[in-house]
Amino acid sequence: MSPITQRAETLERLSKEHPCYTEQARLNRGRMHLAVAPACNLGCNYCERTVGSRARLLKGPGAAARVISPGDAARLVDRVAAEGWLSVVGIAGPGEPLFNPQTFDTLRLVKRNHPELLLCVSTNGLLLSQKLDNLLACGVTALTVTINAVTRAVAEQLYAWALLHGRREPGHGVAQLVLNRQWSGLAEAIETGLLVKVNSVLVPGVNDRELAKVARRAGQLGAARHNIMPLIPRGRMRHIPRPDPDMVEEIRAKCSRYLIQFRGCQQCQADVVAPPMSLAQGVCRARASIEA
Ligand code: CLF
Repeated sequence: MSPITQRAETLERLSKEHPCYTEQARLNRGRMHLAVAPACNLGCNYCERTVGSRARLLKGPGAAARVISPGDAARLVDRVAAEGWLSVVGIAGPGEPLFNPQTFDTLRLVKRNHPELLLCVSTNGLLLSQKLDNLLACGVTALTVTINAVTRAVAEQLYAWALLHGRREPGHGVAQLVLNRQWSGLAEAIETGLLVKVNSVLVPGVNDRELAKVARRAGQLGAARHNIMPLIPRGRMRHIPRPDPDMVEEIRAKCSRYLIQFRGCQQCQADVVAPPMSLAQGVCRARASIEA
């Protein structure tokens, strides 16, 4: 078997084992997020980063009841893994994982203690090229890059600011640079052999006509999945209504010409603990103690 075929088969097997790549995997594979990454380097207009009691109300990406240290995160993984259902440990915020050194400390600790678990990271892509070697060295297997646009005009509507070289630059000035970094980071990550998915937030009236182009380009680069997440109205886009399921499905159908669509996303928060669907939630003792 050629190395290319071997790599394709490995990625296909992994995608079937990851509950955010294959709906079927939700049945018997559980995942948890470690909220170790508080700071962010990109001002997405659709996001409202929230830590504390309000996160219980807001829920969704960018929200966490509290931020924990790498050491506490590693101990939490020990407790959840002891329940026997955990397959994937992800870091997805509440800020940008690659912008926080705690992400890498946590990944190293979890890999050392639980080499059997699949490590997953979700990123806005701004620092992806720069941090890719570090991610690989930490043993990350799966990566999600959030990319919502291919054109500058659309990106300008989605991003209020970006932190670059230590300075906060307004979105209209850096939108193209943000896109360049996201797309080149995606290509480089795929090239390394990581299992890579693209998440796109669907914002009606802003990028609904753009997502098929995102799917086409990501598919050409070799991404394994595309996950379209309907806008949760909040932040600077709280006035835009959440797209209805028909609109979401219509766009997914268009995008599926270019890239396999993942339809099982639960738009989970940065500290989610999600046992497999085959397990009654009531038996998850770790979740109960986390929420206490
Ligand atoms: Fe977490 Fe994301 Fe990894 Fe999954 S979530 S870092 S790929 S382990 Fe999954 Fe949650 Fe949807 Fe994300 S359901 S928001 S797609």
